[in-house]
Amino acid sequence: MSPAGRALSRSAESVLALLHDVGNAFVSGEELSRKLTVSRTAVWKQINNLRAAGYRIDSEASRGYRLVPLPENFDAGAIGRALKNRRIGGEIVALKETVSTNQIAFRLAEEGASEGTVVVADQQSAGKGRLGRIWHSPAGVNLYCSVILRPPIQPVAAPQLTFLSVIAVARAVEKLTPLKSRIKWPNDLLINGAKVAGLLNEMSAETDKVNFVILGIGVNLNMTREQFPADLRHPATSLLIESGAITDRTEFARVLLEELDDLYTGFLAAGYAPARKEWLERSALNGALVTVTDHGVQRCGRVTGIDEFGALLLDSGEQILSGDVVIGGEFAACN
Ligand code: BT5
Repeated sequence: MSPAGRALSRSAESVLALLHDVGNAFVSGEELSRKLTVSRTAVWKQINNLRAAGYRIDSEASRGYRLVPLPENFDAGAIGRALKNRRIGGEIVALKETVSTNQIAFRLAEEGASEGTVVVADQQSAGKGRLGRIWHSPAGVNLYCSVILRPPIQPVAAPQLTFLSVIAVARAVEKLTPLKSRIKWPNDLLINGAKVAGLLNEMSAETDKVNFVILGIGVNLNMTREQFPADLRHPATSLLIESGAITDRTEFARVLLEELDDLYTGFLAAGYAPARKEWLERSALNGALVTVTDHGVQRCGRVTGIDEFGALLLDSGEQILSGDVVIGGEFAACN
């Protein structure tokens, strides 16, 4: 099975085997075609099939093709040890494959798992986005994790926690890469205008008490262009596409959880104000004209900020609790 979970054809496997044989070296297209007794075009087609199946293959006109090793598997033990004295990340449940880390974390929380427990998976068969959407989650390349929190807050304040997780991802990107990221309300992290991470916050609550919150975090680390489905709603990207460099998933997860721990500790001590300030500094939307669509209703306006509950504020005085934002957008529809 390939990194993207697809079965490979015999021809693609033969090309892969030859690339494997030479380790980190290049093999020319001519040599591959000679050894496999197929045309150069057939080799090129199989190289593209392998890329679509999740393999990273470098190509250089004068040298040919080279298989780039996939980054190491997740080292949950190392992260747990590094974070053992912190609120978040001391307990890590690492899964090879799951339907959705949010779903597993929710079940563990219902069964009494302690605050700070983290569920990570190498791949998700039905990663959850908002409103029943799917988060595309191929194996071996990205970070899919869910954190269980038990904050002593009112249910109405729970959306504030999504802002902590998106800031934590932005800080980790800043620490580990030279890339600049911007936050798009409510839950996207963008690099050069394309979505690199998505956050999904789910909650179990009673009228005036939060039982637990699950912070679901998906970050595209080493995904190649070929691994994105063609029908995404908005442009998407990964750290690899933007920087050309492989990110160590274990290292990224450790830094991300450290930052989240730092932000959550600050949140418990001083409330939401410091995170709100940082969120605004990192926002892609300050002063932008936007169209927000929520359950088929469109609203337009210039963004003036977010309020104390995380609602988006427009210059019209509107306070928007949920929806999808497009920068610019079809203003005619709103007039
Ligand atoms: C989100 O939803 O952005 C929340 C994504 C949360 C995923 C994490 S992974 C770990 C944890 N466990 C889960 O089961 N979920 C969380 P939303 O704003 O609705 O965006 C979803 C839309 O983004 C989809 O409809 C696609 O168009 C697009 N999309 C899907 N996969 C993507 C990917 N890997 N990268 C960028 N965009 C993607």
